[in-house]
Amino acid sequence: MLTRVFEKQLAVAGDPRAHPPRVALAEWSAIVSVLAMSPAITSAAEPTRNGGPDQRSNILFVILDDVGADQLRVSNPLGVGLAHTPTITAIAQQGVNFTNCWAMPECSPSRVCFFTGRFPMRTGVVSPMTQPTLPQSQCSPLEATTPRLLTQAGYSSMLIGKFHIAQSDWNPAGIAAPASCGFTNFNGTLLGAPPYIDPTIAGQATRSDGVGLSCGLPIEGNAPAICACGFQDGTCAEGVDALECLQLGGVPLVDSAGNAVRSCANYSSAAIAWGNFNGNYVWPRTVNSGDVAYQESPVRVYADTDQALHAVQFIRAQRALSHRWMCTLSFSGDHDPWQPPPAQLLPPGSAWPTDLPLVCDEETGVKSATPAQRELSNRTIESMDQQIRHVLIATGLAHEGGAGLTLTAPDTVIVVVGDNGSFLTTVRAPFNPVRAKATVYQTGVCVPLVIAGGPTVAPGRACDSMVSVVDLFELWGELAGIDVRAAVPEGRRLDSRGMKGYLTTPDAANARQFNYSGYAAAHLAEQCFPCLLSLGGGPICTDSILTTQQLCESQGGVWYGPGGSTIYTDCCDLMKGLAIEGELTFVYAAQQAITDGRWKLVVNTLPWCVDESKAHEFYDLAACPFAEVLHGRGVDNPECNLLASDHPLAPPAALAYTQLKARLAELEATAQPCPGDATMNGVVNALDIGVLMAYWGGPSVCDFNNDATTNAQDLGILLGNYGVCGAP
Ligand SMILES: [Ca+2]
Ligand SMILES: [Ca+2]
Ligand SMILES: [Ca+2]
Repeated sequence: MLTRVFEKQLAVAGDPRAHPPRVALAEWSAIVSVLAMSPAITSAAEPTRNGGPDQRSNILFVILDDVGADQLRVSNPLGVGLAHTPTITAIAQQGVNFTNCWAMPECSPSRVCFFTGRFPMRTGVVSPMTQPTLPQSQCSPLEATTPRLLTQAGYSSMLIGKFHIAQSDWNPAGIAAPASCGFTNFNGTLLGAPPYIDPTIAGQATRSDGVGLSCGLPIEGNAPAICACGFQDGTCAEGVDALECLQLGGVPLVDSAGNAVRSCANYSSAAIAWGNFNGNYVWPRTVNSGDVAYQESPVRVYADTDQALHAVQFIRAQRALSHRWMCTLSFSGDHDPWQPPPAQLLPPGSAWPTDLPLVCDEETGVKSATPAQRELSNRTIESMDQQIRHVLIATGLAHEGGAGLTLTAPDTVIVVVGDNGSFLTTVRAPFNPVRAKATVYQTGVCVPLVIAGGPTVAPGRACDSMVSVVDLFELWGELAGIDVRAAVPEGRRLDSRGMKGYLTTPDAANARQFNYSGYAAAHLAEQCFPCLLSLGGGPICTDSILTTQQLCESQGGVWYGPGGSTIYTDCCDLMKGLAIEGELTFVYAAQQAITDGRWKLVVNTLPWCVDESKAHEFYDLAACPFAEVLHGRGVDNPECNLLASDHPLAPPAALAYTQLKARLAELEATAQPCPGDATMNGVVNALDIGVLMAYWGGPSVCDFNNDATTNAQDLGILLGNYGVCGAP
C-alpha cells in the first residue's frame, strides 16, 4: 500500500495541470537582493576551490514544529509515555545531544533566528503571524538569510513544509514571500499551522456540532470506520479504512448524520465539497521556484509524506549532480489541530489504545489536557520520526541493518530541532503545561537539538553548553565555509555564536555567556481583543496571542471582541467587566528572559491593571524542581521565583540579579528601534530612501508609522532620523 501511496503522490507532484496562476516577482526584488548582501560575499569565490579537498558539509535540517524538550526521550529523561522515536535517538547516539538549547517561545521568531542569526528585537519578527501581520513584523526582504549566503557559496538549498517566516497577507511579495526573503526554492505552506479539521467531511455531514467527526473522518469504536471512499474523478472503492481513504486523496463517504456509508451505489463526485481543507490531509501548497511563484490547492496528500517525498527528490538530485546542498524539512504535524497520521507511517506497535476515544478537537468545544491530545501528539511525532528515517535511507544518507539505523554519509550534517516549547495540552511531566509555548519559562523555550555527521567527533555524547536557535545560523555558515560576519552587510548586528567547535571538540569552551528568549506584540493591521481561556487552573486571558475569534474559539476560548456577545477592549477591561479580580491569570503581551546558565531573569510587560511588583521574576534554575535530572536546570515553576517572597535576595542571587539586568539592558541598548533604517545597518541614508521609494504606495518594511502604507509620512520619519541612528 505504501508504494501505491507514493506513486499517487508522485503523480500529483508531477502533474502540470496542478500549476495554476503564476506571479512574477516585482522589480523590487532586484534592489533588495543587492542590498541584502555584503559586497564582500558577493564577490567571494567558493571558499574551498583552492586545490584541497572540499571540507564543507551538506546539511539536512529538520524542524519539528512545537516539539519542546519535554516530548522526546533524548531531552526528557523523566518523561513517561513519550513517543517512540528511534530515528532521532539514533541520530543523537551517532552525534551530539545538545541539552541546553533555547528557542524563542513561538514559531515565527525562532524560524527567523535559524536563518538570520539575529534576535527578534532586531528582525522585528517578535510574534507568530496568526493573523494578517504588517510587513515590519515579517522577515525583511533585506535580511542576509541563509539561502542567500549559501547561493553565494555555490550551494543549492530548499525549504520544504511550513514556512511562517513571512506570510502573503500585507506582504508586497504576496505568495512570493519566501523568495523575497531568499528562499527561492520553496515547496510547502505559508500557513502557520495545518488548516482547521473539516468536521463536515467535505460537506456531506450537515449536523452542526461535528460530533464524531472531530478528526475529519468517520470513527467507529475508537478507530477509523471502514467505509466507501470517493475520488474526484468519479471512481469509488468500498471497504476502505477512512484514514487510508484520506491518505489516498479520497473522501470517506458519510451520511448527513456523519455515519459511515459503506456502498458506492449512490456516489456522486459532484456532491463533494472538494475545496474544503482538512488538517494535514487536505491543505494549500505554495511553491516558489526561482522568480516564479504559484499555488496548488487543495493538495490531498498527508503533509509529512508529501514533504518527505520532496526532500528525497531534492537530495537525490543534488547528490546526482555532486552539488553541495542544504535541505530544510519543516514538519508541522505536531502543531494543533492534531489528527491521526496514516497507520502506514507509524512504527511497529504504535497502535491507538482501544479504550481511548479517538477525538481530535474536543467535541464539547472546550479544549483541556486530554489523554487523546497527548496520544495524538505522540502519533504525529512518531510519524515525523519515521519520515526522517525514510528520507535518510531513500537518499543513501543512512542504512538500516541489524544494528539499527546507521548514518553513512560523512559529508552530510543532520540537525533536528524543535522551534519552540510544546503546546500546553501536550506538555509532558515534569515540565509545566501552563508555562509552556508562548511563554519564556523553561517549558516554552527549551527545545531538543541533536546534530550528527560532518565534522562531528566522539559521537554519542551530550553537550551541556548554552546554545540558542540563532547559533544555528552561524553553524550553517561554518559548515558551508562562509564567514557569516563578513557576509552580512556592514553595520548589521548578529547575535549568533559559533557552534562547530562543539562538534569537533568534546570539551570545547562555552561560546556564549548568556542566553536570551523573548516575544512581544506584532504590528498588526487590526486592533486586538481579549480571549478568555479556561484550562482547569482558573481563567486565563490573552489580548495578544489568540487575536481572532476563530483562533480564540479553536482553542476553546471565549471571544470578547467584535462578533462575540460582549466586547472588552483588553484583558484588564474584561477582568473588571466580569468582576473576576484576583482570579484571572494574564498572558503578558511581552516577555523576555535572560540566563547565565544557572540564574534566570524574566521581565514581563504588564497590563495596566497589574501591580508593578510582577514585572520581574528571578530563578535559581539549579534549585528549581527536577534540576538534578534535567542537567542542573529545573523547571521554573511559580514557587521557585525568588522575587515572590518578602525575603531579600541572598548575596550571590542579588549579584546575579544585578548582572543579568545589566546584560539585558546592554542587549536592548544595541537593538534600539531606528525608524528609517530599512537596510538595518544602524545608519539612515540615501540607500534607505531608495528602498522606501521602491515600496511607495503599499505596505512594506518601510511603513515606519505602521499605517499599512508607505508614503510621504514614512519618508518624513526617515528624513527626521537621517544619519541619526548611526551616531555612536
Ligand atoms: Ca512552532
Ligand atoms: Ca540604513
Ligand atoms: Ca506608513
